[in-house]
Amino acid sequence: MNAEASETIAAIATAPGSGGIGIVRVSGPACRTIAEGVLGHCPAPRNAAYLDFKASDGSLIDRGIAIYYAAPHSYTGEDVLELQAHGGPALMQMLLSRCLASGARQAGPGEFTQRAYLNDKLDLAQAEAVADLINASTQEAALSAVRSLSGEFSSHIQALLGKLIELRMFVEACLDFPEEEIDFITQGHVGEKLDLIRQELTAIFKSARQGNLLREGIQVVLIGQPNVGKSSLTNQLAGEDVAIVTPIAGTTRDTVRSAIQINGVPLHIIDTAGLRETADEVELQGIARTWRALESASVALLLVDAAHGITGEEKSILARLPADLPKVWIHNKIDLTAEAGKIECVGEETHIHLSAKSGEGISLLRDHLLKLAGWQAVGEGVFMARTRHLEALKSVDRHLNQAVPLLSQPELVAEELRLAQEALGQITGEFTPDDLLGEIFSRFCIGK
Ligand SMILES: Nc1nc2c(ncn2[C@@H]2O[C@H](COP(=O)(O)OP(=O)(O)OP(=O)(O)O)[C@@H](O)[C@H]2O)c(=O)[nH]1
Ligand SMILES: [Mg+2]
Repeated sequence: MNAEASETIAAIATAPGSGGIGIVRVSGPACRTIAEGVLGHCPAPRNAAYLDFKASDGSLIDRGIAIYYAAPHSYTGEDVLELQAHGGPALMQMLLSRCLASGARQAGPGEFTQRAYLNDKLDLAQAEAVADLINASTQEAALSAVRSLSGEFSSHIQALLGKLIELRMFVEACLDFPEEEIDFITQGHVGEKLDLIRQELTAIFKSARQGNLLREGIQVVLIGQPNVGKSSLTNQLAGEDVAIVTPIAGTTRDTVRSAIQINGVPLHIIDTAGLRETADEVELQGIARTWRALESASVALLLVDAAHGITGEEKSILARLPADLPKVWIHNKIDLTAEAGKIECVGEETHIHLSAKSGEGISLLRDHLLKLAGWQAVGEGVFMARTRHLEALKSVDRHLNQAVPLLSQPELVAEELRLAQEALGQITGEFTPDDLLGEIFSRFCIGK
């Protein structure tokens, strides 16, 4: 047992604020002693015991349910004590303080899950899924996080890792027989096996990419001249009046953010101040914020009034946008021009004609945003994945790709396979540097 694990940690596991029930969770070797102090005795493992929770002077803090889990049959793999009391913030604090005074120390963010990981209760991808499940903003995101937590993503990675190791062992064995190396490689169908592994990798990447989209969502920034209807379109997409709409040009002065979802994909919609020449100090600052919002955008919607179409003003706005930022032209107010809602692709450009007021054509925009995000219909197999997982999968693919033209040099193939294995192992935590672990768990909430 290392020094940290010999310490007993405690934290309020339920969300801050008032609730019907609040839980203080304790993990580590002092659980039994703490239970004896607070409850009078340690309850039988995995039994809900209705008991008095007592202060050090014997006075009553609350009466509630205590559950004791004996190591290794607990979330963390250590002795764990859960005290379920009434969920008031003052009461929770008293109960926590009682545990801290009896030999526990305050747990850091994610420390319970980190211990579960260190005790092999979860691998790293599963541990990350715990935080992603808690933070999921849509049902689809939550479902895919549960899938990763239950080990679906990890088992795909493990299966691939197994095949990679098998191939690597074969190639390395060939190195012992230098005369026959090439023959071995051909007879062992190394090229074909490499191909099969790459196909499997592509399928995993697709699923993981969808899961990552559910986690991260996309940022959609609405820009255009004043009065073209950016705030009206924001409200239409959000389904509520999040931004002020008036016929006065220059109404929006600040960026207005709202979170929506389409088919479970979170979309962060950012309404901005209309772009125009102005001497108004407040408006100038708003316009500067518009340009800043564009720096982190995934998509820019360029709004124009359908009555006059794209003018020189819009062309100069377009010229200032980052070249690689996906853009969609929105011709708004078609209720005034009596056009029908439509989507048109002209060369590289997409034009959507709609009315933010009547809602006509909005579904075309929604569908197109999903397409731009890279969303495909949700299959059963989508699992939650983080950007670091996608990067690791890309790195595996790069090394396998590099191995393909090297089949006549087995030692180089072996090296690429070794690097691919290392990159893949980072996902589940087999080859993960300590500082990365610290970074991952520090982003958890306290008590998990
Ligand atoms: N008929 C019609 N009017 C619209 C439509 N969209 C917006 N408007 C009107 O156009 C005016 C300006 O709308 P806003 O949504 O405030 O425009 P904006 O682009 O946010 O303007 P700024 O915040 O000043 O940059 C308001 O009077 C809206 O009611 C539309 O689709 N049809
Ligand atoms: Mg506005």
